[in-house]
Amino acid sequence: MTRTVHLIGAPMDYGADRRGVDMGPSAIRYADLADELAAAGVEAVDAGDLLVPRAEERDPGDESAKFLPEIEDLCTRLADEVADAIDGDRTPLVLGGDHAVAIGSMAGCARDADIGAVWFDAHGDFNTPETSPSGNVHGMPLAAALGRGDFANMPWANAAGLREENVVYVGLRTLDEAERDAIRDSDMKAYTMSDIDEDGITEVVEAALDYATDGVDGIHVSFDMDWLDPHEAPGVGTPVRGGATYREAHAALETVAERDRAEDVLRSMDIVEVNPILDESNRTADIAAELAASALGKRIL
Ligand code: Z70
Ligand code: MN
Ligand code: MN
Ligand code: MN
Repeated sequence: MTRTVHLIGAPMDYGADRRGVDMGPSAIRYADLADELAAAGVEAVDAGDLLVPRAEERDPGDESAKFLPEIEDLCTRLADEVADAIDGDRTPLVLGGDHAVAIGSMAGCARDADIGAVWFDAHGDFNTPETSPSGNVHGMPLAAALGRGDFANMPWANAAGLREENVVYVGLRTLDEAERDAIRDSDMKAYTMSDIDEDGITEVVEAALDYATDGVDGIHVSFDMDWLDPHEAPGVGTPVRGGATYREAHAALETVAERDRAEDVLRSMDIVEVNPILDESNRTADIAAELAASALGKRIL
């Protein structure tokens, strides 16, 4: 049966310091996303963008987690839409926006199911309001989903059926100190860029999928474009050198697609942190659109 993809734009930048990622959904659509998805053989329904009030009209509020009420509002609506799409046998593809949108994606994906998550990111995104050096919520989505720290008292942020032992990082390369300790003490699995250097991307992603899919109904794939090297994808808010190559990124998501073809594991996905203001000729958005297609089954031959 042909897969139906339910596209949701989440043009939110409350979670990041630098403006611009709110234009991500437009840039990714402009990068021929519809053609890419058609080439992947899926049917795509574009549900448009969620309405997001401009950050300038709001007060950042509590410095330890800036714009948290605004993020709650957006993520609550996003979670409902993701859950409804999955209920209707569609695969939500959320276009960010900063990575805080993944709080909503995961809450929706995990509403009536046990799920795992595969996290492609330079960063750990495992700070809490107590540990965050920046107060930027895009550095916190996994801690929010798993109910760590202050997030324990925020049911809207928790992904009910997300099991910590099924959360896997692929290609980490920068962590804050408290974040590193928290990840070490957790039941999550973390593969770093060094693991990719040693074992190769395909082997690492296969192993990550083994962890993520073990004993669950399906997985959420969260893809931060800053996982790629800044030479490949310059249009991101927080570039960190030493990232994945273009080829590794496609290989990684083709490996996801292959597992999905065999075992029907992919429930939802988000692609986040595209910043068109910092991009070169929409290159990062172009790659984001291509990568979505790879994850959803596009093949060369
Ligand atoms: C840092 C913080 C972050 C993305 C930056 C950075 C987090 N650990 N996440 N860019 N996508 O402020 O918490
Ligand atoms: Mn991130
Ligand atoms: Mn990141
Ligand atoms: Mn293209």
